[in-house]
Amino acid sequence: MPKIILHQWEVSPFCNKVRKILKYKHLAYSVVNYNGLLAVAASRLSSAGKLPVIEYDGEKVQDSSDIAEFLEARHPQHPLYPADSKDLAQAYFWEDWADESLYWFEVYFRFRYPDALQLATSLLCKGRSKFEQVIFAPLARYTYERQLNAQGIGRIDKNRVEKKFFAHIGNFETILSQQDWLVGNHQTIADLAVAAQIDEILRTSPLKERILSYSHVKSWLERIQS
Ligand SMILES: N[C@@H](CCC(=O)N[C@@H](CS)C(=O)NCC(=O)O)C(=O)O
Repeated sequence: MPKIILHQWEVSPFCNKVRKILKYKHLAYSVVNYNGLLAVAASRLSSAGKLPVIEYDGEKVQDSSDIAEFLEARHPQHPLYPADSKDLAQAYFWEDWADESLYWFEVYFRFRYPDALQLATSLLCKGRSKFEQVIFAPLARYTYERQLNAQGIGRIDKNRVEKKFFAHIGNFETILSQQDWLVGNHQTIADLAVAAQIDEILRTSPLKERILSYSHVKSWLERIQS
C-alpha cells in the first residue's frame, strides 16, 4: 500500500472531497491539519498555496481534481469516472460546477451568517491557543469577505442567494428522485464533488434543516457516506 498523507483543513470542502475519494477507493491515509496560524505553513506546500495537497509515497499533488485523476490512474478499482463518454463529460461538468460555483454558496453561508462564522472560525482554530483564535477569526473573515465581494456573490443580499441556492437543491431533488447518482449508474466524482460542498454547508449553516427536508437529497447524501 502507498503511504498517503493528506494536508488539510478538516472543514475545507475540497479537503472533504479528497477524503471522500480516498474512502471510496478504500485507501488508507493520515492527515496533517493546518488549523489557526499554521495556515501560513499550508501556503508554502504548493505553488497555488491552497489545500488540499496530498503526499503519495513522498510525491506532492495539489488541487482536488488533479488528486482525483492522480489516484484514479494508480488505483483504477472503484472508478471515479464513468466509462461512457457522454457520462464522463457530464461528470467533469458537475465536478467543475461544484468546485467553481457551488463552492461560493458554501463560503457565503459560512462567512456571512454570524452563528456559522463563529462555528467555522472555532473549527478552523481547533486545537490551537485562545490567542491564535483571537488573531485568526478577523483575518479569516476579512479574507473571505474580500473573496466573496470579488467573486460577486458577496454583493447579493441573503434572500436572493438563499433563493438561488434552494433552486439548485430543488433541481437536485428532481434528478435524484429519478436516479440514484448524479451521472450514470454508480457513484462518481460528480457525486463526491457536489456532496463535499453540501456537507460543509451542513456542517456550519443554519440552513441545515431546510436542506435535509429534501428527502431524495438527504438519502443520496446518506448513500455517499455509507
Ligand atoms: N481548486 C482547488 C481549490 C482549493 C481551495 O480553494 N482551497 C481553499 C480552502 S477551501 C484554500 O486553500 N484557501 C486558502 C487560500 O486561498 O489561500 C482544489 O480543488 O483543490
